[in-house]
Amino acid sequence: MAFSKNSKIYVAGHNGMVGSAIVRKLKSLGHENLVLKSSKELDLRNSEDVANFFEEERPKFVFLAAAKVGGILANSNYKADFIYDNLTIQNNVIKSAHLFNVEKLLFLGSSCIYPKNAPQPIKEEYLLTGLLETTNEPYAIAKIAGLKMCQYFREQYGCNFISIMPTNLYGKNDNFDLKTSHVLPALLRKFHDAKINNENKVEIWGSGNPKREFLHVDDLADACVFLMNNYNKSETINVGTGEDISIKDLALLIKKITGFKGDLEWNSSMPDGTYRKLLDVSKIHNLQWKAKINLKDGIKLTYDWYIKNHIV
Ligand code: GFB
Repeated sequence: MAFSKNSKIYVAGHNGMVGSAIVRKLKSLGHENLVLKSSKELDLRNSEDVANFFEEERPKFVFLAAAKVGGILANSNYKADFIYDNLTIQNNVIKSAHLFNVEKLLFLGSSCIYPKNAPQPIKEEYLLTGLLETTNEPYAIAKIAGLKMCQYFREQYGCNFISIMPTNLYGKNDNFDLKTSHVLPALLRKFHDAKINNENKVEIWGSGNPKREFLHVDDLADACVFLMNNYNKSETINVGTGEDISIKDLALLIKKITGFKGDLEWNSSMPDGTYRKLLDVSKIHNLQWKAKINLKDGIKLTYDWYIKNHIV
């Protein structure tokens, strides 16, 4: 049975930034037969509960968007949780998807799981050709295992499990907690708070020299649904914009968008992380998919959302 409006679809992690964007996209396309469970209703780290859920619900298509994620500091502070939770969640869901005859599953990797010193832009085949970035090694090891599991379940059992490799994401429902967030939501919050509180400087971590590629989560959701329809290969596929920006220029852009008038203060005791991780997106471009939301517009949309949803 092809992926259609009537297909029963399970979006794991539907309350997160990625999962909620996939649900919005699916609903906008008329998909109504969605199975959604919050982490309180179903703890994906419990293998028995996950197996019972799959046995009862029998979804035919799965977007595996449930994961423990975080920025550079959270990844360094909670190493055990990042490797354990991610391995356990993905093991349980992938295994049950196989046992209960899911027709197709889409697993999300991340650009940070490529080698730290990979040539730029990063092609899909560079995976596992070098050492990992230490600040996110536990997360990367777990995600690499998930990608490989999808490949090996395909090889041994013929499962149509695909994996995709998104770049750094941002957008609605992002995490704005400064201790655990990624740089883009962190800077939106810091500049906004500084403006409101009439402060004259904002602290930014590291040197400002590293570069990052940012993809709006609505573009990612569009790509996920596109690939669920059009991609059936064992090799992973990069999803990004193909363009990156230095943290310094990102900070200046966010400063302008938020209207903060003070100075930037660089805290060089905080880690820079990987210097650069720009994805080579020629494979997905060849399938005729491209990101549509440019960075400036995407940041404005996210800032509007943040103001409406976080400021009381
Ligand atoms: O987004 P981020 O936390 O994670 O940091 P990574 C990106 C860069 O922004 C680093 C700098 O060089 C940070 O030092 N930065 C500057 C800041 N100011 C801030 C700030 O206020 N908050 C934060 N968070 N960063 C993550 C991985 O790496 O990328 C994860 O650790 C994940 O595993 C994710 O894959 C996509 O891009 O360095």
